[in-house]
Amino acid sequence: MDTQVGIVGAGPAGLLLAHLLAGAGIECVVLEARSREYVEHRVRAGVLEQGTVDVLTHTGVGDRLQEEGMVHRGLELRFGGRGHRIALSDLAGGRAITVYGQQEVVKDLIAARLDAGGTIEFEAEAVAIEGFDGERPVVRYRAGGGEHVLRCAVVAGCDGFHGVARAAVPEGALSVYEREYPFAWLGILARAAPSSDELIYTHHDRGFALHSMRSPEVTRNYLQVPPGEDPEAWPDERIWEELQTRMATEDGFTLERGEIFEKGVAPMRSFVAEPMRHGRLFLAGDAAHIVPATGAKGLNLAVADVRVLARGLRAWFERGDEAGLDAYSDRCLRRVWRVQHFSWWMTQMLHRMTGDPFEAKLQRSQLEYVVRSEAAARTLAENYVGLELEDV
Ligand code: RFL
Ligand code: PHB
Repeated sequence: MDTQVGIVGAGPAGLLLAHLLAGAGIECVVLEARSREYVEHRVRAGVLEQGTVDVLTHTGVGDRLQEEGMVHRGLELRFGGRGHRIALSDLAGGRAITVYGQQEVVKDLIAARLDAGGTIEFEAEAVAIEGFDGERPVVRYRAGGGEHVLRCAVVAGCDGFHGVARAAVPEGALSVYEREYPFAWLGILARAAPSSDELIYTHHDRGFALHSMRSPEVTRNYLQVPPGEDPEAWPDERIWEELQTRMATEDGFTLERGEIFEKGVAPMRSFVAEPMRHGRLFLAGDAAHIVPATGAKGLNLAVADVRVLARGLRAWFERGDEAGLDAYSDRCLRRVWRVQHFSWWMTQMLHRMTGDPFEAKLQRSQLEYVVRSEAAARTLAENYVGLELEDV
């Protein structure tokens, strides 16, 4: 099979890239290791930045998002038994976030691509990417019991943290920056009405807790747990008790409970592999970088990458102008590092870190400053709703 752009991975990065390229009249093929059913039901992120919502809407895949997404203009920081609202939109020039499940974005993008006659090969696992230092890179993949070859002008490695694209780059050509945190998140989905109109990020001596939502009937909650924790160690009752304990307030907050229908543990890490371009291979999204989920940025960063990449590819295919592709890595990495800092900052402010009392005092002081100082709250707000590409 031959195409212009071979895209490995049908997560948000690969699917949005395919959609943007199709809009520019550029041919592509998406290879996805898993089934359509699997990728459409993989529960992950939920917070979309204003810029993410805008690109989906302006390119015609935002109808359901506009109808079902929940626009939030603030969030709550809770500590010491009290809640403090951060007025995101007032502090960040009217911008807001939208709560809409990542798997819904994925469903919308898959439907749009297939309806337009595009090619997404599901259960097609890339096993090798070769020749990207020359002009005819190839992706070797397994599908339907056989081995196949996709020849293309350019390969986009959008295959997530555990994919093959980053691994195909010779080790000496990558600089890796990494931090693992001494905790993970236990995340649940429950059939329970949200107990608040806005997200609640809670700092507590027993650890971090987050109250989020997906719809007026479904909540998404997270608890800080030890790394590698077995979800089976957390029967439903224990989860609700722990969430209630950490989120309790002086004025008697009670968390609505309901049937838990999804439960999983996600590690927390910061990771960047530089550069993001290697000849004709471009890394995008989680394949190139991971942020801890406290800043709600992973998906948004994947979207920002492929916007830059799609623009560069368009100039190159249409006019042979390679400047955009040459600038791809540096442009993306400027935003990646801003977001890395913000995600690390939120993480270390809100979690129980080492248990060191000095550290705990510093955290408390920082939280109090963020909710009292407009300058500090604005810093949180403008990063949380997402900086414009040009601002970074
Ligand atoms: P993905 O979504 O991992 O997609 C990669 C795709 O590549 C496929 N693949 C392969 N396909 C073919 N051949 C191979 N050899 C392949 N190897 C892998 C995989 O099956 C998959 O379909 O990466 P992408 O597109 O870069 O998107 C990144 C986001 O998924 C990720 O950053 C976010 O989910 C992170 N994240 C959050 N981001 C936000 O912006 N806001 C949030 O609120 C937020 N919350 C979260 C999160 C991630 C979480 N977990 C589970 C890690 C909450 C959690 C709990
Ligand atoms: C979510 O709703 O899944 C969510 C919200 C905020 C985060 C991370 C995840 O920081």
